[in-house]
Amino acid sequence: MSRKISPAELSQHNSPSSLWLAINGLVYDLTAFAPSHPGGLQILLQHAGQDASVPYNKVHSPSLIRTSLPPTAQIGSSDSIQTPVPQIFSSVPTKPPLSTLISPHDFPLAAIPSLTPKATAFISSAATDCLTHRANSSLYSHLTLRPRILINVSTPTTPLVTTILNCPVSSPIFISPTSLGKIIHPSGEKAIALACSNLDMAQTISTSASFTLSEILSGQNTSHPAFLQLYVDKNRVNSERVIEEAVRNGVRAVMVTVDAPVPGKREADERIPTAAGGETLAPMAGTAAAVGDGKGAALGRVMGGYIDDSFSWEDLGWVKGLLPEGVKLVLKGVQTAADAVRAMETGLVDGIVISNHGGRSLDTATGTILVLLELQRCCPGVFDRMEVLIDGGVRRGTDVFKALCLGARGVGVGRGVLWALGGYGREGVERYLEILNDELVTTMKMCGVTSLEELHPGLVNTRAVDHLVPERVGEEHPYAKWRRKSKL
Ligand code: FMN
Repeated sequence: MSRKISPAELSQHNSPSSLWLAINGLVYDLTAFAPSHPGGLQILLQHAGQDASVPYNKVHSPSLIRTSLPPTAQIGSSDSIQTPVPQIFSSVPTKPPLSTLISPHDFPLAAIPSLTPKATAFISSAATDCLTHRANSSLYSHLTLRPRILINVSTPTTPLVTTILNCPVSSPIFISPTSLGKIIHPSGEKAIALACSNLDMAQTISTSASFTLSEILSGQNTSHPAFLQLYVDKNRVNSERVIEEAVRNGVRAVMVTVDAPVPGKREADERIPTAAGGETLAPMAGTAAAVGDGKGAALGRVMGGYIDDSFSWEDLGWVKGLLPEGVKLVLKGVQTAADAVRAMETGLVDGIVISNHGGRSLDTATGTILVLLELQRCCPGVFDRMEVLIDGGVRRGTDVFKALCLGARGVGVGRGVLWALGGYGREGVERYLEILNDELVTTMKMCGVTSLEELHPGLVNTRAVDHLVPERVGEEHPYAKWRRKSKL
């Protein structure tokens, strides 16, 4: 039976040298853990010596704290503490019946009334001027299709069945990893998992998910292929623990994110400290004060303090060494042919995701479909040695089709899934994915193909963007010599 701790005693422990928090009826001593808290020390200090259940529950699952801390950190309970029901959604969301949504573009419009301004900014924001974010999707519209005619496309099969990273799936579309699902929907990543399981599609789960991997996967009896997205922790032991848990829960690949050694500057998210209804997300999810740097309140930055910016090529062997036979190693965030070749040459990497974090990391980085073309032009050999996946800006079945024709094995969707989740939970995610799959099948048949094996670059006209694609791997810039001279 744990010791009862009075509010008066709790309130004494409100500093870095003795930091206690009451969460959901239990009192924890976070003194040792606080300096490595992913969301930063400041945010814990704001609540030190108090009941932090409300801000905690807005972002984390109840079990996260129990599984992340050693049992000795739980030092007692308190009568005064009530377990609050998190309430972060607008009280009267007005949204159309799900069955009336027929376009992927309908989902953000339908979801926004149900979401807090903070959640909306979190999903929609991108780095600085959002140029890469917009280019990711607009570039697809410059590629035109070259349909072949008078082909019997009546074959009544399941034309999208394929494998991604050796996992059988019903569609080449997969779920890109996104963090903090609970601020978008109470069931967050668990709802996405159920949708993927029902549709037999692959889900990538973020290191910064709101729920533990076992809650997302084992707790729900899901049967779909799942991948872990890994942000490498400054404290490598934490990453080892995350990988171990992932392997225990049956993940089939670890995707190390390599396009965000530091968080991007997402100004729309930085500017919003509070959520709708006057309720503040600030205590747990960030305010300028929470970080104390005057830069704003973007969730990715507030929560990303643990990411190791010293992680480099030399460390890939360490990750690979933690993976049992059959669990693939993937780099997420490859943006040049030179790095695709380098990944291949390590001999450690099974796949890459061409990604720029949906334009959330480095603004004016190249739109991802151009990077796919760069790989086709400069290093086509990588497609035989590693699986090449892509995400960023995919909004329509035609976008998926184009990426597949140009050599992608799988195509990821990020924000689209979150809008669907925010508006309608599991059912919304399912409907959104079904619409995309359906559009893809229609596009295939319109172009005269009935299976993914038949797709090839000849079905897409890329002339409008070809001049934007580099000619050679690691091509020297014409001004390279001048730059070197100027350094003398
Ligand atoms: N990528 C990661 O590697 N790890 C993350 O935790 C992560 N969190 C994200 C959170 C949000 C709200 C969004 C929108 C994206 C996040 N991403 C993360 C990037 C996505 O995995 C993906 O690369 C991107 O969303 C694809 O672009 P799209 O949103 O245009 O489909």
